[in-house]
This record gives sequence, structure tokens and C-alpha cells, in this order.
Amino acid sequence: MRIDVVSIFPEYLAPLDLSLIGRAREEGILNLNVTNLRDFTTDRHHKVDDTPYGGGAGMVMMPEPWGQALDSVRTSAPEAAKPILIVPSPAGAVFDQQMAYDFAEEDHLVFACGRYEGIDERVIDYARENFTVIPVSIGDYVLNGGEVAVMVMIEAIARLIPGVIGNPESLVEESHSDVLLEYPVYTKPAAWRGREVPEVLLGGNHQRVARFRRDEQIRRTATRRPDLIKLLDAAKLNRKDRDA
Ligand code: 6GU
Repeated sequence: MRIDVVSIFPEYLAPLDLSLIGRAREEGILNLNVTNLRDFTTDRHHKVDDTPYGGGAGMVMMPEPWGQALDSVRTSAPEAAKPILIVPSPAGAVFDQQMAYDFAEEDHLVFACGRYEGIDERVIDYARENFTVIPVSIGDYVLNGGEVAVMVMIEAIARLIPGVIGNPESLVEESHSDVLLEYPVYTKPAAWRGREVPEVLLGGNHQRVARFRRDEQIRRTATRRPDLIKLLDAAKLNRKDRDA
């Protein structure tokens, strides 16, 4: 997969050199390029923003540097017919695991990081000629710019690409338990500061362990995320699940 990120703060994305994503890049599984929007300015001060038409607080990102940057990304990567252009914005559709699965199947993703009050809307219109444009938010709160949101999305997407994660079985387990929160986990020692590991986990009875874990998942989901319980398919709940 190829991923392009356009930003006025390319250094913000430096952590993508690390850990599993960094290794995937070294191994050529992930071709990730970060482009500095200011490279596409022509004035002495590398200006990328200006005051909003109609007035109001803050600044708006100017169309011309964005037009040049998106044209450059498009022509440097002719392989995919129409790359996805993800525009991080608190006004976008909320990113979730299903979006991560869908984006992980694409050949080419481009992230356009806005700062200030946003990007001139004509850039978004123009981009639809060459990209499938999708405004995406990572949740209902406000960040200063798209860079941190893009890191969140890239991590969620990249770990689903075959070969990025060491143990692909963990992905299978995750996908089966998508709507339920994860069960609590324990490791050695069996007793620590007066606290014991639940006895059922020490016994080696796989059926009892599975029952314990599923009960904990249901209990956690009901107390921490009652909104998710609605999504649970009633048909997939068995009698023992209901008792939990
Ligand atoms: Cl994607 N961008 C910004 N600037 N703020 C956000 C966001 C994105 N998602 C939640 N808040």
C-alpha cells in the first residue's frame, strides 16, 4: 500500500518511523511518504494561509499550494485509478474499525492535513476530479490540526495490512469480538501485592476459561459502553451470555 501525507508539519509524523509501522516501511510492505505543503509555495515567506472571506476568526489555508501538492501526489503515483483522499476534520464522518478495514484494502491513500480553520472548500471540490474524497473525524473533540488524527488512522489501518503484525491470529480474535470490549488479561506471578489472578485462568479448563472471558467482555461492555450493547446481535447471544 502507498500512503501520502501532506502537512505543514512533516516532523509531527516522525513517530511513523518507529515500531511495527517503521518496520513495515523498511520491508517495503508500506510505502509512506510525507510531503511538506510549504514546498508548493512560490513566495518568499512560504505563505499557506490567509484571512477568511466573509470575516470571522482565524485563518484559512489557501487553495494554490494545496492544488499544486495534490497534483504532485497524483502524478507521482499513477498506479491506482482514483486514490482515496482522506481529509481529517472534526466535521467528518467518525472513523471506526470498519473504516480501518475498508481503507486497508485500498492501493493508495492520501491524507490532507489542514491547520487553522480549515482548507479553502474549492480545494475539496477540485480534488473530487482525481480522488475519492472522504472527510473523516476521529471523535467528538477538537484538535489543532489533522496530523495527530492522521497518525491514529494510519496506525489503525496499517496494522491490518498482511505482514505488518507479527501474529495475524490476534487480528482474527479481534474481528470476532468487534462489538464487545476486550476481557481482562493477567500474567505471572499468580499472586501480586495481595491480589490473585482469577482461579479459573490457572486451571487449564479451556471451556471454563472461554466462558469466564466472554462473561467479562459482556459485563465490561454493559457497564462501560452501554451504547455498544444495542449493536450486539441478539441471535448470537446464547442463554449463558444473557445470564452474564
Ligand atoms: Cl480528524 N481533525 C481535527 N482538527 N480535529 C479533530 C479531528 C480531526 N477529529 C476529531 N477532532
